[in-house]
Amino acid sequence: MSEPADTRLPLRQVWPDDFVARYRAAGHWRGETFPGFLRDRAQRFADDVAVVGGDVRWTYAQLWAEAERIAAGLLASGLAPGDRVVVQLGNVPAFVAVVCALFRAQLVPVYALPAHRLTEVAHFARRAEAGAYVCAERYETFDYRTLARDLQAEVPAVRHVFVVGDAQEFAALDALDGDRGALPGDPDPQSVAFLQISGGSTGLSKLIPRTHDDYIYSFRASNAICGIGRDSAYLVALPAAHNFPMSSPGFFGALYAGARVVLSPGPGPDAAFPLIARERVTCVGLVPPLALLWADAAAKTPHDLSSLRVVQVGGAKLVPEAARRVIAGLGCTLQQVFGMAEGLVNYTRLDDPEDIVVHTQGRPISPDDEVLVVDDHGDPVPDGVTGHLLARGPYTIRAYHNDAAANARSFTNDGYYRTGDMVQRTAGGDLVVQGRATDHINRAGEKISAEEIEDHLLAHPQVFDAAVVSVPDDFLGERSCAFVIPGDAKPRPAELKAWVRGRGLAAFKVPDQIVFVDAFGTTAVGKVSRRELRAQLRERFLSGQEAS
Ligand code: AMP
Ligand code: DBH
Repeated sequence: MSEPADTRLPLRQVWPDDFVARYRAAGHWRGETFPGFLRDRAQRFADDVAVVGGDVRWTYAQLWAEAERIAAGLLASGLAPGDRVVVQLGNVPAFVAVVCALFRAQLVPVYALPAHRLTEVAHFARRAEAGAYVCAERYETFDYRTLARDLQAEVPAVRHVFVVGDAQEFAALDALDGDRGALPGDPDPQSVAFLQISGGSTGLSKLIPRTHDDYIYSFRASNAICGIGRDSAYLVALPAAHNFPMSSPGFFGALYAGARVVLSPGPGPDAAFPLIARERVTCVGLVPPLALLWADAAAKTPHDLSSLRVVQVGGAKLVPEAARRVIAGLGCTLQQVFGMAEGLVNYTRLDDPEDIVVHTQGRPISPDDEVLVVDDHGDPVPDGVTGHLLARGPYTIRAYHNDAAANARSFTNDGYYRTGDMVQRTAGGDLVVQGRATDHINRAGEKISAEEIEDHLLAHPQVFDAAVVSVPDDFLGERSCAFVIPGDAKPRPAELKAWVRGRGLAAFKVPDQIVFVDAFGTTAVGKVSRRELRAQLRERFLSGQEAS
């Protein structure tokens, strides 16, 4: 019997040949792969602790054994190399084991955040043409088995569900096993290792194919910049599936270095501080509101935080005054991190003068990162002038997966990624983020597409029109505000919020504030773009209530 033809869109990320040659010659791309380096560390650092979380303490040898067991079990269950698997797990050791297992079996992880719900997870599964879903029985208070059922009803191609914990009718991750001899060899280093998720500025999140070579380069080089070595302990405080705690240098950087990865069940001081003291954590990545919370809590905590050497802050802009508070409160080196799941990551360096650490978002990882700051016509602007940031380089993608429209919009003809960020470059080459050109809300590092939420509001029978904008917020940096023109009957704000939540969306996307208006602006004669409209509404209704 012959196998049915694979009609799925192939996964690939292609750089032009001359760039490939250059990145190899420079030693950025070394032909390493995830299973290759993980196996190597399991041999070289067999008895060192690799992953700590909950009651689990795995050595490098144990992590690899666990990954091989799960990998063999997944293939024995009927998955085949090349299949895509949506992974939605919290900060638990099983997350690390599952992802390593998928790499070992040449299955392709698609990372969902624990906060994502049916709408998002179904979108990822469809776009990636996933055949399986891995989730936890529950995380925080949510039962992901109900989501799994809904997902299979909506996307029947997701034939397999594997559950960490009580699996009910699904397959239990713990029970997986199979023939290690059936596991494939190591993949092509230039093949796609996984699909990361973009925050999305227009509509639904896009899928970001990252290769072994490019991603490993990004965290190997990050290790050198962030001071991660075998004696480091890296705390995952943000959701592990986020690109920042995954790769900048993140838990993959830590595993690459033979360091210890410590998983915090929550991002707040209550969960994290005892772990820092117990595990002698040396490095952690935070978003700005959390960093401020930590800085305040550090003054009062009984826990010993003296092992912390580097606190990284990124995902959203850290303003200078907040940066000073973080330095004073935590008493260790602050590192600003300005990155994106599409690639380019900038860091302030550990030995930078305080002025640079406080006032800039740093400079790119690689000497081969090409960064352009351009005006609306695409012409470069001088240092100190705000422009659009474009990026190209050895770990920045050239295309999204399965999204021709986004690719046409997001990349220049010569392969630069349009980051959507507005920045200035200083004479010293550091970047200062000024804002962005696209309409999304950066809510404490979680990116929300205005358009996506407008669509959900418009689906409500009593909403005539809606426009969603960002509003400065003392704690979150930005919060979301929906301007709504009601239909015949005016719904209550709480009802609209419940409506958005009921559409199966991550809770962080529910508008923080709803403002009813009769019309969208008298100046808006004729056809106005949504972007202009949002700008006008912000101006008209919110200019007097900027956060102080
Ligand atoms: P994503 O493409 O979803 O991974 O989100 C990346 C975006 O987050 C960047 O393009 C910036 O808009 C924002 N971002 C990340 N780090 C910083 C930072 N340190 N300061 C300001 N914005 C940031
Ligand atoms: O916000 C981000 O996406 C981000 C921030 C810091 C990121 O992807 C990263 C570092 O790698």
